[in-house]
Amino acid sequence: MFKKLLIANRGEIAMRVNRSAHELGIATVAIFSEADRASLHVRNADEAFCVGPGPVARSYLNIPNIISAALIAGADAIHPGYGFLAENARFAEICADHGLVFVGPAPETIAKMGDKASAKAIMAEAKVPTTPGTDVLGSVMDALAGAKRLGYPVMLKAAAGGGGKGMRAVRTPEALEHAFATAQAEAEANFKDGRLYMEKLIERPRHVEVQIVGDAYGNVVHIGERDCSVQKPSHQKLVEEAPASHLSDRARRKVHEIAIAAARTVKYKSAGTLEFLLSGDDVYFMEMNTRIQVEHPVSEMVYGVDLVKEQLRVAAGERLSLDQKHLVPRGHAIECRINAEEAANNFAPAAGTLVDVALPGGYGVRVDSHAYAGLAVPPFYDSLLAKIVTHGTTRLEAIDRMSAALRDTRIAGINTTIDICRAIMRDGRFREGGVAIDYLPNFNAAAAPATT
Ligand code: MV4
Repeated sequence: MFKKLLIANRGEIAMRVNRSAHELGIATVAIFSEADRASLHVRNADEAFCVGPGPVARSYLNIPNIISAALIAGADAIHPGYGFLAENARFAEICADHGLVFVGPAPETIAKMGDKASAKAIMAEAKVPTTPGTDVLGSVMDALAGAKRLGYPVMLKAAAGGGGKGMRAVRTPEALEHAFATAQAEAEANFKDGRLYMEKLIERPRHVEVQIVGDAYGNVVHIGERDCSVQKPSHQKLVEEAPASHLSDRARRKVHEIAIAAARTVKYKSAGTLEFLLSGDDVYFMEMNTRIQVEHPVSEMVYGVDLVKEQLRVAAGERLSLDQKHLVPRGHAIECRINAEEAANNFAPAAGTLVDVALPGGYGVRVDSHAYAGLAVPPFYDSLLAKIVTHGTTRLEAIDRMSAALRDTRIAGINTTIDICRAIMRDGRFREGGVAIDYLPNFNAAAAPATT
């Protein structure tokens, strides 16, 4: 096992990784920007290095400074967390060039899955069901022909993409030319790569993803699925759960089997997630994320597995300690993301200082957070302040436990998503379960019942 791990991240996920490393007896090295000197993730690590000023390009994305910190500290591995350098194939390669183990899959796997068109082609080749679609489109003419073959409505997507950038739904041939131009410009602006491809539009799908872990010896297990359909118009997730509700046994088994087959296809080594669109019992591969994800705790709560520990073990060359027949889900878990955002103003980021912080606790409640009273939230980073995760014997018990936990949660000094999460927990449609991706964009918090 590693002796010393550098954690190339900040906030709650840096603290999360730090805990599992300490549990395994690994010493930890934090990095921080000048804006994060007072951050809790710095205090909990055994050592810490400043890697540059607040803006991410100069600190958390500053590869020379991060590698230097790892070498000076004598670390033998780097955990990237999520975001920042977590899915940067070049960074994974540079780690290896300096004798540092990158805690994640091989650089080639990151690169192949990072290009969404290439990921889809690889999965289609392996008979993983994908959304009917086209190759990369050379022109609007190509797009018109593709749409005619697929039948409207269709969706234009950025090949380099992900996250919904450069994506446009197109319902008529008349709308295609304009959509093509704007999607291409958006893809070019975001990824310096304007290549587009097209898919048949799946109407009101659910976002269901499967957690998998693989080792270097060809063992792969799934840790069940999560439903992440409750997303903001910006495609950021707000509420996630495991298992997915209102899924037939057939569809559940199918999505697990497909995820295992997909992971085997790319000889996947590390923790990863396969994202699918579900429409009834139909399953379509969407993307593979080659990192530990924000919402991984709901799977941990239901399966009793520490995914970061597994990730560290397989990165150190150990065999998977899990086998599929012993991975049995128990009960239900819900996660609410508490972001520094103004929900009523299209989730605009909120800045300021936390003047009061009370986080919940008790039976079946897990809180992953770096927030404390007095913390100045810097303007440079993701707005996530806390993840509140509840477990229950049933889905409704987990939801009611979340409602009670959110009543105990107070963050003053800054706008947060606490109130909208409370309203969702009270909403009849959410409580029924099985909501699709149009749920949150159409949600009216004011219309939800006042209290429970
Ligand atoms: C789709 C789709 C419908 N049909 N593809 C959004 C983000 C990107 N990674 C894929 N996305 C979608 N792709 C086809 N062919 C609908 C979405 C989509 C979506 C997917 C998951 C979660 C939330 C979403 C919100 C809007 C659109």
